[in-house]
Amino acid sequence: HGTQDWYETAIFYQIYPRSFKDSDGDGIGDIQGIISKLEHLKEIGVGGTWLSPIFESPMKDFGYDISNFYAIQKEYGTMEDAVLLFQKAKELDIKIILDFVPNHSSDQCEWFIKSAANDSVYRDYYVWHEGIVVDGVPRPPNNWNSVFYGSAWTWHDQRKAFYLHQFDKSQPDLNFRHQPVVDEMKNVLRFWMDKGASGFRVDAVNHLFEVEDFRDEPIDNEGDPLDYGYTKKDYTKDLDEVYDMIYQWREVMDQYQAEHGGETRIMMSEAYANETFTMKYYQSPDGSRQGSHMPFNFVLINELYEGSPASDFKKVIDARINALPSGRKTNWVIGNHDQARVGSRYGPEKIDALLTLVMTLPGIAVTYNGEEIGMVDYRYGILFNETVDPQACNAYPDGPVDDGWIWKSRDPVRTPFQWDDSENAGFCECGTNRTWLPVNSNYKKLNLELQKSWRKSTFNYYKELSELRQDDTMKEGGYESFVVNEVFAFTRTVEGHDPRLVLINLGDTEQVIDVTKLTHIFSDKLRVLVAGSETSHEKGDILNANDVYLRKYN
Ligand code: TEU
Repeated sequence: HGTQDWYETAIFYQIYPRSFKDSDGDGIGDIQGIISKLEHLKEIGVGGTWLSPIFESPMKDFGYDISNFYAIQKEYGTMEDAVLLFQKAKELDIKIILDFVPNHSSDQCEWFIKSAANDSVYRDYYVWHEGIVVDGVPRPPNNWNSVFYGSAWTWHDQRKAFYLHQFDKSQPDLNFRHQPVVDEMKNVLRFWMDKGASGFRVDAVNHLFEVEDFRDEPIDNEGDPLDYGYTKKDYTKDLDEVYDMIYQWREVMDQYQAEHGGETRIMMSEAYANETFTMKYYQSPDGSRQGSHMPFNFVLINELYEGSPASDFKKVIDARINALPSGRKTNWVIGNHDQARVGSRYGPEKIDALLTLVMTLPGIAVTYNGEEIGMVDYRYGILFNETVDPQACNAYPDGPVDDGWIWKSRDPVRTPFQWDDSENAGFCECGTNRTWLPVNSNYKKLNLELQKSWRKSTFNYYKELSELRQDDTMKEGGYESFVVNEVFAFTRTVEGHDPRLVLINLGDTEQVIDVTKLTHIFSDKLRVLVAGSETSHEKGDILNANDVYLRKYN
């Protein structure tokens, strides 16, 4: 062993900085707060941490609208704080990955302000169009819709033109067909590697390019008007130029690596894309150019659901593993700041089953902060008129027509981390300040401190899984899967080490499985890990038994 690079077997932990830990009592998490909690990350075996954006921003999309790519948001701290975080994390052998948001800037970014003013340097930094004049009134040039609802075009009075925005109108799209923009964003990468970043999560990267002739999107009669409207995204998403840009960024990073040495700096690219498109991020078709180290694999979020039969788990997971370019790794992820938490999607009793998948399937594990204690969405604790997420506000500009808005808002997924049962769940000592989003009212019963004291807690189970990952079988072992009734089962095996079998009951009834009949690799060395909603064994028990009973427990 030892042939794998650090990231290929790591646990990556996503921190949503606004909600992780507030050190100064303003109700907003910050960098010093993260520093004060690095020991928590160490305790659960985290190898790399990716931070949602910490850069200067008017916070219309909570940091995904950057006004200065080279500066730290003041309410999060200073550049010195950021550098200190890199150093402190390094001492604990935890790498810090920053969020790189190339598709757009804030409309308050100096580049955009100058572009709107037709400044000679910045005029082409964004995608502008005079529109089509109908009855003397300029209309958007085509039917393109924004991911955050409504037209993707907004009129700018000063420039007398429309600008393109794939997301909120406060997030104008940068023009990647303009070389100075390409150069500028490469500078951003070098700048943060110089500061000590170990890599980047690349945001919304499949939206980077749109067709040059601005042709209309095809109509999608089945489309949800509250998603992309009634149009597809054939001409505004997943274009070939996207992958070329990824390969260019990889070159920048590899060159930096060659000049500065040190451990591999990695790129994790975020694209909600199908399997074929996702694979293109790894490398060029002829393998001559390298791309993303970890094109996000979202199948546990997008293709499997509460109620998916065990056979679907096998089909979807096997397909993704088999699709990988040879020698490359994929990640398993069940949550992030955009998606309902796993306990809210699959039901709280399935949290341990999904955590088990993330931590024992071959490859990289990704954990969204709070998942390790089984935090759930604060869905009904936030009212529509309190919702701050632009995705929900834009979807219902005139107020909600039904309960649907609850699922459009990402606020319930982003509530403060529940550290203990003190005021504000230990997230902050806010005094008269309020936390930026309310703390989930369940925090007295669901918090890290309490779970540490309770052997069967999600947290202690997570720690066991994390330790289990350390063994060579889990790090390097091959994978073979089976389905028995509602049990999804797989082996992890490698020469010279004890084989493992993971059994996950996805059904609601007792299952009795004769392990000897399940796998030809059965031997008295076989160790069995049992998880799932219904098990007679305490979750996470590692057994050396012939028969494994999975049944209801109370
Ligand atoms: O999200 C990309 C993206 O496609 C999202 O629209 C996602 O599908 C949606 O939020 C699901 O509800 C990234 C960031 O993760 C997100 O927080 C940002 O709002 C978005 O880019 C714009 O930067």
